Amino acid sequence: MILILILILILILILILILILILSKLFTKPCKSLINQNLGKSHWLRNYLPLQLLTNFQEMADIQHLKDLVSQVRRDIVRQVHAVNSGHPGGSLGCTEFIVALYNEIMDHDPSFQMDGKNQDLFFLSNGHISPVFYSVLAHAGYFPKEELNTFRKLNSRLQGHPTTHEGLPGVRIASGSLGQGMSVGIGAALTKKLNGDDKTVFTLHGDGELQEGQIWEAAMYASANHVDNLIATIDVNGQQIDGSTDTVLTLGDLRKKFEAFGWNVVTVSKGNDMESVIAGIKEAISLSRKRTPICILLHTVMGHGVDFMMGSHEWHGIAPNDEQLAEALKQNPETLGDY
Ligand SMILES: Cc1ncc(C[n+]2csc(CCOP(=O)(O)OP(=O)(O)O)c2C)c(N)n1
Ligand SMILES: [Mg+2]
Repeated sequence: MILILILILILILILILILILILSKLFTKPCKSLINQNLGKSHWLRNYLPLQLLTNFQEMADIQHLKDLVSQVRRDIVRQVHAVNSGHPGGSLGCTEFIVALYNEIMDHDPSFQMDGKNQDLFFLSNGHISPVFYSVLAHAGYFPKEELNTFRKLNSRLQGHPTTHEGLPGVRIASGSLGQGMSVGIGAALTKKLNGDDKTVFTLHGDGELQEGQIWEAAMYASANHVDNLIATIDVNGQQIDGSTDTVLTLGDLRKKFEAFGWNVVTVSKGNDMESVIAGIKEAISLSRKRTPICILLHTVMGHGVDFMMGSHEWHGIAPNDEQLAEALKQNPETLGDY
């Protein structure tokens, strides 16, 4: 009798737990935005336990969704590159958390896409060779149909190996691939926003090998001299480039000291493949913006992250996996949101 009672009690507890989970999925998002809209950052009600639990539940659900998206995007990357036996999986896999976080947690942007991006946060991919991750994130955000990822690097496709504006792919505002140019473009866009009284932020992404381009340092000098404080430039510090490690090809020295010497504020994200750390790092960078100084995020990532045999080596900078390697890569990154 007591055993049956205990079993019933456990059953009821499990049911209550399931109910709480369902309710939290349904109601916490609207609650969270209501709280954010109506309560100041330091309002005493924020410390009220049920409210805290509610927002914590939502944050956990959001992070899980972002991690699912990361797994799906990694699948898209290796599948795009494998299908045409060309492209750049290494840097794409390493920057997945960052670009997923930007488009799904950080930026205020509109997938219906206007080229001038007025009153929206903007992102410019300067290391254009990592287009597979960029295209996948844009497609999942609703800029164009996911099925179009099937056309990656094909003749007449809008998804060229390196992004171009000529083909009119929504989400792409500059042609990139010729390394070194994206920071200059970002500065121009950031200054334009200031002139227009547009208070949104401009984000750029660069490879660490890309920093060997002189134009980067001309732009860096210009940005601080002109107080371009609505620009956040992120460097993918994976220590690798096309022909080997950055240390063996042309060592970069102390990047923090270099950017600081050029008058920038620097945020270091030492775990650039950990979603929570990436989000925290970008938010810290945003909190440093609008203080008359441009901001740089040194994002330490692992080239090829998420596919064990691709990780940490320049070998996977720009080659495609064969059939067996693709199968292995897909096994390590489960299908979470549906393959294209
Ligand atoms: C101006 C210019 N010079 C050379 C190249 C050839 N190139 C393509 S990717 C690459 C390596 C860049 O290294 P990094 O920025 O660290 O990218 P990762 O290998 O980490 O993806 C080079 C030299 C280029 N695309 N543009
Ligand atoms: Mg690199």
